[in-house]
Amino acid sequence: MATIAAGRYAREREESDVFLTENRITGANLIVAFVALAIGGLFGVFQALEYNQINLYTSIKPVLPGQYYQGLSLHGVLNVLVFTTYFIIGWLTFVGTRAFDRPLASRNLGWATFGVMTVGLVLAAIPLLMNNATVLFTFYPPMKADAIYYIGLTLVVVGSWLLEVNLVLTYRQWKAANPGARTPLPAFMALVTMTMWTLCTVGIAAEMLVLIIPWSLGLVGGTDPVLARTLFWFTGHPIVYFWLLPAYISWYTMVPRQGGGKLFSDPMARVSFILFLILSIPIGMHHQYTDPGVSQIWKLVHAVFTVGVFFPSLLTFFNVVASLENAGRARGGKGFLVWIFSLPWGNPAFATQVLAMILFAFGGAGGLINASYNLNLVVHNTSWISGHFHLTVGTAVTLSFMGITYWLVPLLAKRELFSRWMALAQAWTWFVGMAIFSHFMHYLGLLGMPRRTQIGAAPYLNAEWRMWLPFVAVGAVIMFVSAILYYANMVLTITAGKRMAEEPEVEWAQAVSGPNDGPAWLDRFTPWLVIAVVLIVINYAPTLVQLISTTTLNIPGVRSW
Ligand code: HAS
Ligand code: CU
Repeated sequence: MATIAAGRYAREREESDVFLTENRITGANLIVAFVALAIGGLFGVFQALEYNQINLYTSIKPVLPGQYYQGLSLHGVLNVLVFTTYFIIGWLTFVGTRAFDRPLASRNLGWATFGVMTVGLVLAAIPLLMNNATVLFTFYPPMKADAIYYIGLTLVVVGSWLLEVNLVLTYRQWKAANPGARTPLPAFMALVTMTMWTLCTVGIAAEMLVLIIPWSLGLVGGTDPVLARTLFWFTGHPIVYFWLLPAYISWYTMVPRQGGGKLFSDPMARVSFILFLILSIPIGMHHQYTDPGVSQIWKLVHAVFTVGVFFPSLLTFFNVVASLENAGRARGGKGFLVWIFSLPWGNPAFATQVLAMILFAFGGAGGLINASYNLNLVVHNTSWISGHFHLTVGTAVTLSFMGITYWLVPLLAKRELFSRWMALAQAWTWFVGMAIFSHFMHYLGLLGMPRRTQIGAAPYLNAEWRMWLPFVAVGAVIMFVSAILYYANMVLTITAGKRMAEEPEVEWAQAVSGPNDGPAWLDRFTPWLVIAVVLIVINYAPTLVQLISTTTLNIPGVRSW
């Protein structure tokens, strides 16, 4: 089979557009992703204004009968579920095939991935838009949405698994054609990301298929909120690394080159990804410290492991900053820190992603506070947490993905970026707007302001919160300007950018310490996967066995909206 595929591949290699289909699959995913982000992002601005008692939802009451909470559900689902998943599927299709330098093992499967996800998206969108799924992106039972919402979301996840299958098949073909060679770093990282995702989504699949879908269809009379939440966070924590790792792929394998230098260490980058595969999943209970019905001992074990998952990000911090220093010095930079000014700050893809990294350092530090068992009690369910995840998924991930599109969309559309200055202004306005927004959300959380709440209408809205809330709106409006700059630039690039005769090369970073400087076991998957499964069983089995064996499935659904 490998020889047939290799033969077909060799023929196509002679033609110019080898990756035409892959480009189209990536492009289709990116379009859905950014349309979702545009709509979802708009509701973010609505929310920040509502906190300041400027309720724009009333002006769209006929289309959004559920008002604030329906808008909040759309905001969460479109931004962190739809935007991220579509972008990542498109991006990893691109990264995997380009790094292996061969097409997808099955292009039909590539389209099927997009097709299944999109059927799911349409199904989920119907009840969401009809105000029949105003349950936020975490859909905690006993809040109960229309069954079609859960079925739709499940299909999006199932569709995404097909990329894992496709990448593994492509990897096998590549291996047969390149015996003994080390897996190219970007492809290795894409495989680890998708494998971690496939493994961790077992939790949400079980929650949906066994608990929620039968219940929402009326096949069983009640549900079990604690069991549902435990299964949700089994996936819900690692999902944040499913969002983050694709940004890390760019930070490791592309940004150093865009900066004019080399990646500091390829083996260390592999260690970081292997640690994510092992440690991302058995820590979900750090979202459940305040949940009754889960033993304190296991919450503590998950807390300790959460501190463990901090390390691969610290490795990334070290490796990426060393790579940036390598770039700064290669460009003639000197001094202890002055080299920073020699970096190519005028290059939109580079500047956007480095700004994303800087805010991520603060988001990551906040994560350690959340993870601390006792400090979590102060910040849990407050707007501190919203501040945290807007630095992480809202900036490290989203701003990096935008940065990636500054070279990827021109490559796919074969048109030059319309405006470099608009792009740079976009990156800086996002950076400044988010810094303001997030700082004050953190601070208001410490002052006790709850999250997931229509603050503008709350009878307990107090003078102290009122003093700082305008800054939240200012940050949000600056980000709105950033979004306008982004979308205008993208639309103009696709429609009016200067045509390029040829597709530009994908620029991978070389490494100071390359793949062959590390041991061969860093290029294996199975041993790490086994360790990951063992840790999951140790950290989850006792709690799940206890919850399942004592469940009574007798809590009725509520419609709280
Ligand atoms: Fe988190 C809640 C703990 C990372 C997202 N998190 C959330 C929620 C979301 C989220 C969405 O332990 C809310 C969910 C909900 O709706 O309830 N989080 C952590 C920890 C980390 C962490 C320990 N979170 C993320 C990432 C996310 C994300 C990444 C999305 C992508 N988080 C928690 C906890 C909660 C939580 C608790 C529950 C709270 C509660 O009570 O509900 C760590 O992984 C963070 C490690 C990161 C670092 C930073 C490394 C910095 C790098 C950049 C270096 C480069 C620079 C550039 C600085 C250690 C790699 C230099 C520039 C030059 C020019 C030189
Ligand atoms: Cu988490």
